[in-house]
Amino acid sequence: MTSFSKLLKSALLAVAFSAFGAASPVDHPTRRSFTIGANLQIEAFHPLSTFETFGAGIDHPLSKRSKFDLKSAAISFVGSHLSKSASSVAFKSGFSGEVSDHAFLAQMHDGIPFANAVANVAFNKDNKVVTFGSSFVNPSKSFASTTPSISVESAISIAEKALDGTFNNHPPTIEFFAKPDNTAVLTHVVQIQNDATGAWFEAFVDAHSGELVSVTDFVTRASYLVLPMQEEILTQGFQTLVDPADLTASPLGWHSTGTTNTTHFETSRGNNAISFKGAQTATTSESSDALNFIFKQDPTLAPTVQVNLDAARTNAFYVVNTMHDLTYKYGFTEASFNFQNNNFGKGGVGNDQVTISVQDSAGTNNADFATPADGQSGRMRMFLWTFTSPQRDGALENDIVTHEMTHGVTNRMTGGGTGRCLQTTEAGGMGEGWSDTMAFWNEQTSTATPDFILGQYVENNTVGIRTHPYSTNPAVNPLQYSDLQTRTEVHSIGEVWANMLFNVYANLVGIHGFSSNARRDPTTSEGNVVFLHLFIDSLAIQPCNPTFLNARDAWLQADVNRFGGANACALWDAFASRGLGVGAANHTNSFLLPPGCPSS
Ligand SMILES: *[C@@H]1O[C@H](CO)[C@@H](O)[C@H](O)[C@H]1NC(C)=O
Ligand SMILES: *[C@@H]1O[C@H](CO)[C@@H](O)[C@H](O)[C@H]1NC(C)=O
Ligand SMILES: *[C@@H]1O[C@H](CO)[C@@H](O)[C@H](O)[C@H]1NC(C)=O
Ligand SMILES: [Ca+2]
Ligand SMILES: [Zn+2]
Repeated sequence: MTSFSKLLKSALLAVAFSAFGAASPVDHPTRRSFTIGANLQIEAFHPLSTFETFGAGIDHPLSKRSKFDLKSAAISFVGSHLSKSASSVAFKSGFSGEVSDHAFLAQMHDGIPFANAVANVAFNKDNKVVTFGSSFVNPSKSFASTTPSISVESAISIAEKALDGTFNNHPPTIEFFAKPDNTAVLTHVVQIQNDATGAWFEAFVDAHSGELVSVTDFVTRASYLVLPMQEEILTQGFQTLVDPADLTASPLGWHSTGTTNTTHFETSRGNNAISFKGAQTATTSESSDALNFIFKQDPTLAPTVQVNLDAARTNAFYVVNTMHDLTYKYGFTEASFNFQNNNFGKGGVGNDQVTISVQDSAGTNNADFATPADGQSGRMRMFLWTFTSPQRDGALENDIVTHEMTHGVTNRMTGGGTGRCLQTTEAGGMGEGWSDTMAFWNEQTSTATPDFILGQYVENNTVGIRTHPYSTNPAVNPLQYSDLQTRTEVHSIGEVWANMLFNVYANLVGIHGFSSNARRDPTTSEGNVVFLHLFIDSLAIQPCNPTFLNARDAWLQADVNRFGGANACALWDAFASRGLGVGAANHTNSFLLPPGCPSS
């Protein structure tokens, strides 16, 4: 059984490598290579972001104004900090969070924004700048004419042909694109999808030469990486929960998008999510009146029989809504680019509930999540798994659904809702790590923080599918920052990051204890509550396409913003223990703690 499963895993690993392998570990922070079809190789490029954190904060040019205005404060700060004129900086999006306000900006030239030269500024509630990230560029040659010489129609057909898909009618834009040779080209930006393969790209086509310059890949694939429940026993997931919706996060419950509870859908459809098979009309209807969804999965029967299908649609709907409510309470709201159809006038762009396609016919032994920009639905696809007889259903594996949903959270909150800011190999790798992290956070039940072995329901493999369990013991999990020198695939990079965060988690819970009510109440001071605040807070302050160093610094600054830096040494201790200490750089370890932090 073990060797059989290992064999399959390495086959899947190979697939993942060909689709996502980086050119070289040195390029992790700025690139990702894509092989599309038989012979198209595209290297997506993202200028390296700078990232500065300012502790208690620094002034900006408009600090003396009595009234704080996020947009003008951010534009004036970026302009002065980078010596750019106000006309080369545009405000793209922003939101006011519980402990900091966030602005996301783009470099401009002749009134046209750059796609990949962006900046983000965060202000604390004292009107001070606390973080600044920037990938602004100084292109070496003169800019191309801002009048395209090829039409958008031609750009669409070039992109359709190259990417083997179809234009999805999302309105195209014109944006500059900074290239690795330090030039900037004008591009038509068009979205291309392929329903059969699940591909969903944003293509950047040079509006003068017609060259396909780069792509954004909105899809994160689970491939061989599946995150099963620790317990493995499905029946534990089938408690009957009464009214699990959190009415702070989902004011009309989970089944309504209207203005009152009485306009609810009596199906697996609502404001945050819709789960269906095949067509969006094929939802699960309540099993009895008053929104009861009681479908007892029968593991001896095929997943496709009616009761099992209904159990799958119900479970996926439940997990995605639970994740919506949980992350909402910790800061992933309408204004910070979450997934809801009706935003109740609270900011952000609506009409983007998560669509959950269960038992999707496009594949097997996989799952994926596509995160386009705020205002377009997140797309989750769950496949059947063929390792067992009867087959098993990924929608019944809570950790798979949680892992996939977390891709939506991290891709939306990093970089201001564009879906463009976890695209490099290193940033995409941390994306996988955050998704694992949310899975282990959800599974904790006490202060004990045992090693976390990702078991396996869908593959029926108890060994787990990661190379190591997550652990505070370096003999159990030896992964360090320097492993990025040899790890070139996003999921394997994610393991390094998730294990660092596992150690952060263990430190915080060791110091502050554990709250069993953390899902409902984010206001208490236990370690798991503190951890999830820092997790969510750090996403919005880190730069577009962050490196490990940027992300570590964002956690430290998030702790300053919310807790006055009370946990600095606990964070440093965990990061440094895995090589991400004070002097770490360029994938070279440092185990150094800053002065004032005792070594443990
Ligand atoms: C919606 O229904 C829930 C019970 O499911 C109730 O607690 C809540 O007050 C209702 N909200 C409104 C706006 O009617
Ligand atoms: C799962 O694995 C166990 C142990 O190898 C085996 O006994 C069981 O039959 C398997 N279940 C399925 C559904 O394949
Ligand atoms: C970073 O490390 C790689 C080897 O891992 C080396 O080739 C490269 O020159 C280093 N870059 C810097 C700036 O030190
Ligand atoms: Ca939204
Ligand atoms: Zn993933």
